[in-house]
Amino acid sequence: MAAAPQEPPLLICGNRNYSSWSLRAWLVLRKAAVDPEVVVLPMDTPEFEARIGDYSPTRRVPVLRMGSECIWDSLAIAETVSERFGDVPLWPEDPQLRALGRAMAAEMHSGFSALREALPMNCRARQRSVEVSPPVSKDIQRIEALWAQARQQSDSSGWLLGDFSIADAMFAPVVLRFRAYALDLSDTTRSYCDHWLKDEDLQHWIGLGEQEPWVIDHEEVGEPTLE
Ligand SMILES: N[C@@H](CCC(=O)N[C@@H](CS)C(=O)NCC(=O)O)C(=O)O
Repeated sequence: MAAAPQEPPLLICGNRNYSSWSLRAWLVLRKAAVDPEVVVLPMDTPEFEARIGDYSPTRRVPVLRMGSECIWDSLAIAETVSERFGDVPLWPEDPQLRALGRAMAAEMHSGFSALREALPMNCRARQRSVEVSPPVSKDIQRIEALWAQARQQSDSSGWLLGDFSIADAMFAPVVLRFRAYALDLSDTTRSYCDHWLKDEDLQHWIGLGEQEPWVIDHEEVGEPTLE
C-alpha cells in the first residue's frame, strides 16, 4: 500500500510586520527547505483571542502543527525542524561553533528584554529616530560583540557561524530592528545586517508584512524620518 502523502507542516504566526518570534520559526523552516502552510492571526484583535485557543496551548505564536503534534515556542520549533528535516544542517558540524551558536540562540531567546520592549520589530519602519536608554544601549553593545565574536571565530563575512544556522534565525528580528531605528552601529554590525537583508526568504517575509492592513499603535515607536 502506498504511504499516505504527508501534509505540509502548519505554522501559526502573528502579524508578519510585528511578530518577531513567528519570523524566527518561519525562517528556520524555509532554510530547512520546508514550505509550511501559514495561518496568520492578527495580534491584539478579537480574532486572535477567538482563534488562538484552537491552535496554541500557550495562546502565543508561533506554533507548529505537524499531524497530531503541536510544537510551541520558537526555539523548540527550531530544534525540532533541525532534527526532523535534517537534509540541510541547521547547526555547524564543529562542536565548538555549535556550542557557541546554541549559547547565542539561548541568550537571544531569554534576554535582550530592554531592546525587545523599547524597539519592536517593525518591517515597515525605516531609520526612525528614537531615544536610546542605557539598558537598550547595553543590549545593543552585547549583540554587536556577540555577532563580531561569532563571525571572527567562524572566519565568516556572512552568516554568524559560517553557514546559515539557527543562531542567524534567532537574530534576524534584531537585524530588522537595526533597520527600523536610527542607531549608532559598527561597520561589522552593518555588514551582517546587509547580509541578512539580501536574503530572499527574509525579503519575502518583509514584503508580506509591509502589505498587511493591521497597525498596532503600541508597536509603532519612533519618529519617522525616511518613510
Ligand atoms: N517564548 C515564545 C514567545 C512567544 C511570544 O511572545 N509571541 C508573541 C508574538 S511575537 C505573542 O504570541 N503575542 C500575543 C499575545 O501574547 O497575546 C517563543 O519563543 O515562541
